[in-house]
Amino acid sequence: MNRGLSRQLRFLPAALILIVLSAAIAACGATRGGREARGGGIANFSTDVVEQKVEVVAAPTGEFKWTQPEYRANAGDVTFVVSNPSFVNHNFSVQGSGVFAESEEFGENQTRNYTLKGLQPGEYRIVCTVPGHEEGGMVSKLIVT
Ligand SMILES: [Cu+2]
Repeated sequence: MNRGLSRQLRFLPAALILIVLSAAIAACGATRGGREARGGGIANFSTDVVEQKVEVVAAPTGEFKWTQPEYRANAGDVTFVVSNPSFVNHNFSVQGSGVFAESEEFGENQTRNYTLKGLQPGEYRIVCTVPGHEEGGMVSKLIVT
């Protein structure tokens, strides 16, 4: 065995650990992207449009926030009519009480319908999960009664 090869073999375990670690990290990302609900609740938005509508608007200034700190809905089926009048791309996510639903990003002057069916009374969070936006303040309360 020449010296070069034995040196390479010495680093093999470290390389394997790195590969396994990055696969594990990728798997975590996939779970999030795959929109599996925590606790087996509602896992995704429906594209149906139902009677009860809640309007949610991103700050037109491009700030990382929704225009209301708090939104309210009645338990049952809800269509969130979400619009983005700003120049910043955002997305729409509802989280809490067994719900984890997350939309794709959408840009300037777009309005989208996102429906959750069978929403239970409780407190949820309306979040933009684009990296940095929640930390910047793009999270509001959703109270379902
Ligand atoms: Cu955002």
